[in-house]
Amino acid sequence: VVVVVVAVVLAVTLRKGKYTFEDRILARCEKFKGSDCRLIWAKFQKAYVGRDPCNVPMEAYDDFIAATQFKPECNRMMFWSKTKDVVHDFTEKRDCYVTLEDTLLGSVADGLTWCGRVGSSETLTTGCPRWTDCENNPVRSFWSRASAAFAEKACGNVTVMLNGSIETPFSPNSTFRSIEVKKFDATVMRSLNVVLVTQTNSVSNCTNASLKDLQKELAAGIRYSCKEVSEAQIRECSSNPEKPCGACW
Ligand code: AVW
Repeated sequence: VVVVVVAVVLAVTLRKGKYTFEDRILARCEKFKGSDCRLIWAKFQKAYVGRDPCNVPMEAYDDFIAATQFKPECNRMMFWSKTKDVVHDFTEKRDCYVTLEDTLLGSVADGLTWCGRVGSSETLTTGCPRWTDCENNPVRSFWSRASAAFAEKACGNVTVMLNGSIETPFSPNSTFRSIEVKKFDATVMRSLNVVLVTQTNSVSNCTNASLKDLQKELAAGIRYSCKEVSEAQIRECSSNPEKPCGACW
């Protein structure tokens, strides 16, 4: 019995040690056929390896962004703010819209934490700065840079899901407001269509003051619309594949 227990513990430990951060990034990358995942990994880690984890600016990921060669899918791009769960439940189950996290650019890092250390060539996954600990941390800078790249390419009719259960759905410190809206380009983007996700006790509607700000901050020439849609209705569309995308709201 002792031998078996020791063997099992050893096997589990060795196996656990086998899946490094690099393996996880490569495995996620390889789901996107035709990508040079070794190159992408090299450019990704170059951004933060050997650096102070509070001194990694978003520009550190420029070469990574260039290596992913992101191709936009016009009329299907979906942005979001404070609605992560409902949006991704929808995009995972239905092939209607594409979020940053569904693309190679965002999916390699979604949900992960990483950083480097001065004098080391390793990637650490524990003891890294949290989102607000310092602004120029590897994770936050990654999302800022990837979001800028995704928004810059936004084309045709673009959708964003905002949260109607909070007072300020177009939230000042959000990535959507502080980075993405600023990058929208009127020469390639036709409209921004807000889907305000409501619940039975929602506090906001399409007349919300922050949504007025959104219209003002949008580059001239980009049309704007807003529609209140219940979370229940979105969930229903997620689980009904026979419903056409255009009939979801
Ligand atoms: P969000 P965004 N501490 O729902 O508009 C830890 O506010 O910013 O939406 N993690 C944080 C913090 C924080 N204070 N703030 C944000 N995050 C992380 C990319 C956390 O993982 C897509 F294209 C949270 O779930 C969307 O259009 C996530 O950032 C847009 O950016 C989103 O925060 C969504 O960014």
